[in-house]
Amino acid sequence: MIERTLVLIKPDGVQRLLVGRIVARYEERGLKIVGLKLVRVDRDLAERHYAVHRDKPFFAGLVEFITSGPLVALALEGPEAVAVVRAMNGATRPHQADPGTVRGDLALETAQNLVHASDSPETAEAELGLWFRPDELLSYEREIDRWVLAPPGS
Ligand code: 3AN
Repeated sequence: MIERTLVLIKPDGVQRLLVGRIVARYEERGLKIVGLKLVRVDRDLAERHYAVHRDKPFFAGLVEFITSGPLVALALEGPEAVAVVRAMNGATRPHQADPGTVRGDLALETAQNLVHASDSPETAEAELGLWFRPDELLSYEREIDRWVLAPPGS
């Protein structure tokens, strides 16, 4: 099933000059970039994005962190994109993240864990709506799709 998912390369990723390398991982996997922008998040969007964590002790710190500098919002499309991207990012706590994942290779702390990705197709739809206007998400063909994707209907 072709899905779309939201990735945030959080302010630590931008400050550590890792944007290009993290985006390249998703591109090399074959995922299609259908939306991409640098955003300075305000408190209102940050709180809506992390609304499910509102009652957690780390909520205030989470909002503080994600609003502390520009971040990159990325919309990716591909087969089972939600699960593929979650697996590529690795476990939330970097000491549990497998080597080969973004967090397992590049992060050490739970708060400074570089990336966010939607955790279900339903969440992805809601989060994409939060971060992108409909006209900022593009549909287009790539020449390489015939080498990356199974033919339609197969
Ligand atoms: P994930 O981003 O892997 O889906 P969630 O949704 O459980 O993880 O947590 C959202 C974000 O909250 C994490 N990416 C992390 O930055 C932060 N976070 C989660 N647990 C903690 C914690 N115990 N202390 C500080 N920050 C946390």
